[in-house]
Amino acid sequence: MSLIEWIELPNLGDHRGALIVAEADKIIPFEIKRLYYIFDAKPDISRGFHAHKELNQIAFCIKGKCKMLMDNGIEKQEVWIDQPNKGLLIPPMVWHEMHDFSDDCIMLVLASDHYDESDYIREYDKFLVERV
Ligand code: T46
Repeated sequence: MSLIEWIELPNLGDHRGALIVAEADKIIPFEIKRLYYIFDAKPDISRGFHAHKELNQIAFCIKGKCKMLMDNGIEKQEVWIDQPNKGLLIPPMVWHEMHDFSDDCIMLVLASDHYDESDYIREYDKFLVERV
C-alpha cells in the first residue's frame, strides 16, 4: 500500500462559500472517536516524531499548510498538507513528523480512538524494532 493516501472530502459550497463534509464510516474509513486541532504552531518548531500502534488518523490543514514526513521504516516521503478538503491518512505504524507550519495554519485531525499515550511510540529506534 502507498505511504501517501489522501482522503478527499466533497465540497458542497456554492456562491455563499465553501462547505466541506466528513461522515464517519463513509468517506472517512473509520468511526471518528476524537478530533483535535493545532494552531499557532511555530514555523520553526516541528511536531509529531512518533508512530501509533493502532490509531488511524486523517490530518487536514483547514487553513494554511504544513509539511508532513511519513516514514514506514523502509521508505520516507514528505508532502505538503495544504488544501482544506484533502486529508492525509496516517495509518498505524507510520512514523510522522510535521514541519514548516505556516503562520496561519490550522490542522484538524480526525482520530479513530480516544487519546491513549500507551498507543504512541515516541522513540525512533523502538519504532524500527516494533514495526516488523
Ligand atoms: C499525532 C499528530 C498528528 C492529549 O492529552 N490528548 C490528545 O488527544 C492529544 C492529541 C494530545 N494530548 C496531549 C499529549 C501531550 O502531552 O497533549 C500533549 C501534546 O501532544 P503531542 O506532543 O503528541 O502533539 P503532536 O503535535 O506532536 O502530535 C499530535 C498528536 O498527539 C498525535 O497523535 O499523530 O499530532
